[in-house]
Amino acid sequence: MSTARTFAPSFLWGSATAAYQIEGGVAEGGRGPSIWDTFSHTPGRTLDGDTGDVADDHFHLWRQDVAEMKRLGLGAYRFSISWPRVQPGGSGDFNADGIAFYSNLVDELIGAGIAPVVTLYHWDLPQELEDAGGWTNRDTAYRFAEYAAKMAHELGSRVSVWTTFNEPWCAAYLGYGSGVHAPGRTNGADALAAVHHLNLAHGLAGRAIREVLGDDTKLSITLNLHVTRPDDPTSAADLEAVRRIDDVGNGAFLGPLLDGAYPATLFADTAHVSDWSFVLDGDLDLIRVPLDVLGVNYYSTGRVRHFSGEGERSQADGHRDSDASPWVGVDDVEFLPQPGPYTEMGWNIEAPGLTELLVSLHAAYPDQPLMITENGAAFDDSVAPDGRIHDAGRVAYLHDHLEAVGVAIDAGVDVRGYFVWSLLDNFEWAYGYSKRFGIIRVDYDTLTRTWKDSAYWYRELLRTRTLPAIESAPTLS
Ligand code: GBH
Repeated sequence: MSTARTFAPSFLWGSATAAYQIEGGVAEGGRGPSIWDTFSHTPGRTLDGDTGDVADDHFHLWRQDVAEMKRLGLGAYRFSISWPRVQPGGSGDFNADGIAFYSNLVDELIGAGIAPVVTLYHWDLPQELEDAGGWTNRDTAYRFAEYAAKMAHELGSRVSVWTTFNEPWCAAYLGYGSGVHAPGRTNGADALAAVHHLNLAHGLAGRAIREVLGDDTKLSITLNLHVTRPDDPTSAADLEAVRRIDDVGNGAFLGPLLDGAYPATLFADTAHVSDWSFVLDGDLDLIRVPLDVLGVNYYSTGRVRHFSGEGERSQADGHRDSDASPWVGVDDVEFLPQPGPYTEMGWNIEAPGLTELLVSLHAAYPDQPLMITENGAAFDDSVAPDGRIHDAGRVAYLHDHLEAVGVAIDAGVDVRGYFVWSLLDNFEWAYGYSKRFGIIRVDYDTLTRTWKDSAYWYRELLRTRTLPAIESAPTLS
């Protein structure tokens, strides 16, 4: 049981996408190749060999997509800029056609009354930079800051929030550790170097954006923070496993971004993998820039225990199979299957974990405003005989997670907004088109967009700002 809940008028309601997942048009308008083009075109990397070559063809259908957003009543739209579309080689010349695409999109959004929330990097590194070492190369951070400054100059104050990175955890650990994401490398030391260079790039870019646009500009980064439970809360070894996952998964970013230091335990835990000599004097001062808002992406929770070394280690950590773990340095930790229910990704649904995450962030960083920059679920969304998509599972998921946000707000957490992942079904990375996260269905043969029940539900929520009460099974407590 829940009672109806009304959100403040200032609360920002949006939906999110990412360039490579929706745009297509990969060889058009002067765009250069990215690591995701290379990766998705390498046999065996993505399910069924799916690529983002066409995706939702948003590159051509963007006006129609903004019209859908307007019909939904979105207050904000979170999208990412494809770096190789605006700077094909990742350094040197910029591509005027690519910049014009985003400039037109921003104008169209503003014309529709929708605030543009920009992410500068959602994983599609220009291939030329990867050929020079990618995020293991310190230079990439400086190239990123130049690209950020250029976009700040071009799009300027039309952009409501500038987000440097989406989920650097994925870029570093899935890209260079487990290799299930581009560029598909599997080297723990490289992954840690990538962590640091992504953090450095954030600081350099944040400073560059502020230099171009002044202190009024809103600066952000989006993290996927891990809520991890010990299998046995009375076991010191299991609690230590949680602590290590927390350091390598969360502290490796929150530390330098908000505290000005990496957790000392992180260096000790990963000493057998890397000496962290890529952290140079002065880097930690550069990385910490005041964040107007910290973006939080939330989907699920994890459960771990200490792995004794006997038997087979379970790796139920929600990623496509890889022999290499994304959890660099923590080889004696085992991820256990979680109790259901699950989404189509196999991720357990646990809305209270979001409240817990927000409350703990607020406790650690009381003055830091937060925003849910992604939350959503993949379900099998078949079209019913009536032509509609009755995605009741998604509606329930969104409802329960918004309720969890409301509970955190009641507890005093400063949450500024919420973005559904995703506006449209799209290219779900290593899973290709097999997983559908959209509140709007995309038919990949015709590219037709069809609202699911969740889209109608979200429109009503945005109109009323009120989360309706739903009856759920009575609990005994
Ligand atoms: C986001 O990634 C992306 O930003 C977005 O592009 C993507 O489409 C969307 O979510 C849906 O996948 O490693 O054990 O902690 C989310 C990636 C998924 C990484 C959940 C962490 C938890 C399993 N995250 N995963 S674990």
